[in-house]
Amino acid sequence: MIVIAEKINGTLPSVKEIIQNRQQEKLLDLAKEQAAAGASYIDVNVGTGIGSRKDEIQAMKWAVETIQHEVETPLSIDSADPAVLESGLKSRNRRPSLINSAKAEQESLDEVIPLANVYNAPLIALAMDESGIPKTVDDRLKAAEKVVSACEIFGVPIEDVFFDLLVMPISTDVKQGLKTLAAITEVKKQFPGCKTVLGISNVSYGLPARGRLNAAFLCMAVYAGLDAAIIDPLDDEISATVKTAEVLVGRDRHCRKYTRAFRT
Ligand code: THG
Repeated sequence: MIVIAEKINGTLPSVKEIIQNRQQEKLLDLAKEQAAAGASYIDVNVGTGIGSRKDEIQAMKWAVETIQHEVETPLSIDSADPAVLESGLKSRNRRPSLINSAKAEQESLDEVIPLANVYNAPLIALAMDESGIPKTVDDRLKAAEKVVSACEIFGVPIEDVFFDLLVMPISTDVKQGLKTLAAITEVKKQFPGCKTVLGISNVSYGLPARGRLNAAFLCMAVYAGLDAAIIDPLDDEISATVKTAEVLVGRDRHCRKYTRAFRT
């Protein structure tokens, strides 16, 4: 499983403060602890919900430069704004990054997909267009198709695309969990070689015992073929679930990762 570590996110009050006050050591601590916990990518989302576009562009530059100075782990540059994405990618000093994300809307496709080419980076594409998160599997697939067409035009290989099939809070519609899971299976069938990703913790929003719901949903998504998960790698239950689910679907040869995780 490709683990994208989620804790550097400006919408969280403690992280918002770190970003606004440019608290370098605290930002580095968040990066280092997630790297040590085995993150494949560290997500960097500096959107605090306040401040201008220019602020966010500068905050992204600061965050990326600060982290890469001491941490080797690749970064997932997370913003809906192509200018903020580019600010992060530019600051990356040719080190590996993941672009998070494009969506299946013409303007986003035209501005974000070329970044994958210019910065030689894989990218996450949200399976949604201008009308918001699709309610059906079919509409998620239609959005994925638009992304695939844009990738063909810009020469980005499908192997570099992670489709985010979009997790809705199960508390708002109990049918949506299954739609997301079915979309994973379908998109992998229709576009062989592509990868899939989910922001797991959205599923449990608004309910008690969130960790349990997150872990159960991750198991099901692994069975459906999920390649990457946006999670908190410091959360023992979810990290253990990654290892247990993968060994059970035959994605851990000789059970090595499972036994190593048990020992540590
Ligand atoms: N897809 C993509 N990118 C994303 C998301 C996605 N980036 C942002 C977000 N969703 C994933 N990142 C976070 C970061 C922090 C938290 C959740 C998702 C978080 N949530 C709870 C809180 O608000 O306190 C705690 C969650 C828990 O109980 O585990 O901290 O979907 N491509």
